[in-house]
Amino acid sequence: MPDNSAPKPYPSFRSRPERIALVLVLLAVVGIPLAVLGTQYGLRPRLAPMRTIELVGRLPSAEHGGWTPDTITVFKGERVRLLLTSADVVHGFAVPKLGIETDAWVEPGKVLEVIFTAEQPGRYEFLCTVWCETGHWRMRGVIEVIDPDDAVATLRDVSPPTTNWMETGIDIDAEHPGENAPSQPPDARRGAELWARLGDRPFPEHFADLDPRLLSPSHAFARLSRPGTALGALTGSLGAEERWHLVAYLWSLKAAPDSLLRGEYLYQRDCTGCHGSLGRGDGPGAHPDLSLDTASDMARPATDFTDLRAQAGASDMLYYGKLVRGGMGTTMPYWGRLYSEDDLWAVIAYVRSFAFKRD
Ligand SMILES: [Cu+2]
Repeated sequence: MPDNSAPKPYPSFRSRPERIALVLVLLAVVGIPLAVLGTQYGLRPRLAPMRTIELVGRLPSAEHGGWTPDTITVFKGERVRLLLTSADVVHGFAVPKLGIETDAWVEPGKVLEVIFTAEQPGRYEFLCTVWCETGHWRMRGVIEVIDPDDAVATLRDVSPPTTNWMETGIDIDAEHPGENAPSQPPDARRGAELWARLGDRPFPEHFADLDPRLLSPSHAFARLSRPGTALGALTGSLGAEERWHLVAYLWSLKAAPDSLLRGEYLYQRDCTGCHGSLGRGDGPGAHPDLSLDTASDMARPATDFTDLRAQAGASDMLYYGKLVRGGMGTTMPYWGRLYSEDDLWAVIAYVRSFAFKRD
């Protein structure tokens, strides 16, 4: 017979109450510290208070069209959740200077959630990023980020453009046809090959006495063709078409590849509605809607960027002024409160590609 009375070497928990007690103790020893750590490092941010604001987009021509509300006021450092809906068609949403550039649509019957925290007080403009009808550009609004300790900062436009184009005295509302213009789109790559063959110092050095932003392609062409100058002597054997390739090459040197990509993104998002995806001035909103646009007696159709004479006459600074301020007497809206300094130059560099071919 086995001896059941012998003492066991270790205690054992065989009864049900004993096992339950053991599980509870383990839960307490392991579970509580885990819960504390989880709250501290993982869960707490999600549990932080967050203000929810509903934003409704409507076609600009509709009653109460545009964004409702069109002014949103939040505190610096406050977590905000925007719930965006559309009352009619597909809209888009971006707050560029807050870094909110979602490519998601604001679709009827759906809710688009955008969460942000603004750390810098000031005024941030937002806009619709999907062309919805003529007057689409009216779909703008402002997020005011308040710092209770700094009322002045609250009123400030965040990171405004820094180039003072007005100081240059350019009349951005006047037509600027180039005195010289190519007969067909010049090619930057062919210009680069030509310059390499001429074997001179770097091309831009010949224009070092001028602010490149104030130089128009027509002006650059005139310099290339001037007899009695070093540059004129160098290019004197070239035909007009070849000299235009050189001008296109000069412009291609101004734009970094990543800037061109950014410019393309912004142009395709914000400019195609009127200027067309190929820059021909043939977007659906190219012609001002007389019933909507009050300045219609002066209103001009959208600029055609493939117009070689118009492009040849325009300096980059002219485009800069137009972008920052918008076109007087046209439906061209301002972008100075939406685009950063870099964004403005990026769009300008991209716009050149409609007239000047590059790789
Ligand atoms: Cu829109």
